[in-house]
Amino acid sequence: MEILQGLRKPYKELPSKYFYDEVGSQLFDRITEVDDYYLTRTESLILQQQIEAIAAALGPQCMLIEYGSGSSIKTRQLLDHLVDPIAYVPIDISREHLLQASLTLAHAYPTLEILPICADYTSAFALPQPSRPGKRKVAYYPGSTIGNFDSEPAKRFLSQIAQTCGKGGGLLIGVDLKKDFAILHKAYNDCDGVTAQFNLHLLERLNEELASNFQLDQFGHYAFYNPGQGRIEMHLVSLQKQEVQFGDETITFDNFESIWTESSYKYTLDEFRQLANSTGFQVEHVWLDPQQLFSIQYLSE
Ligand code: AVJ
Repeated sequence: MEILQGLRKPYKELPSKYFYDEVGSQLFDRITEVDDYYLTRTESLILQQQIEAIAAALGPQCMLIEYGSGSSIKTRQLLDHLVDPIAYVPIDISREHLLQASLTLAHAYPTLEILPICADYTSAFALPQPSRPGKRKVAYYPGSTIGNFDSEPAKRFLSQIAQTCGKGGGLLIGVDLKKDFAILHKAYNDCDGVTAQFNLHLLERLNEELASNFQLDQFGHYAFYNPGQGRIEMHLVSLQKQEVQFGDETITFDNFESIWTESSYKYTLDEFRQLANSTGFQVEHVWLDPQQLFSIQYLSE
């Protein structure tokens, strides 16, 4: 399985999607509130300030497909401003989040057709057909989670969204921007230590679900910005030479050896434009916060 495959590599790594069990998701929610982590609040500020222009860019009678919809709280701002939306398609891997959010939204928007999909949105899925003929299929991909993709997978994923939306469709996407390294460093090494807890929780989850025996106090959180690659890298560093059991398999760690647990890529506007163009999208609109930390972009197919 991909967990052990990653830990058997000469440079150990784990897929960042495993962060988000119930506890991991709650820890991420706490990260979004710490002062040092600018990303979520900056995206919300842009959405709030530019909501009319953003809704106008998406256009009337659109079928809004949200990747990683979660509680869909942020989406309500959008749904309140869209002109006569045909349907809302929340996609999330967590069935309980999806059900809860769909029920809440169905009460709040009784005339809006809600067609939830429980899936890992990075894999192929069939798009439901709304009862009213949908005009523009528009994807919404908030939170700069595109930053978790290396360049080739990012290209494949955006191309997949372009295919799903089809000609005349579009993508509203949050993209974190390159910036002062000190701001980036703080955001992933917050002084409240929540990011460290979030990172270390991954080992707790492996202990619980795969009966491994990681000693959390024998690993340290380490995150740094890699300017050559344009990404934050999060690592868990072994603080001593040690062995970890996975059933009858032993994984050995040298002193100061690390497990790479997440990449978070940052783009200049031009770099992201090049990526978008390579997948068939054109950048139609870019909305920025006053300090140009973050961007919300509307790409047309
Ligand atoms: C949810 C992937 C956008 O990369 O900033 C936050 C996850 N990792 N702090 C990000 C995260 C450490 C976050 N994304």
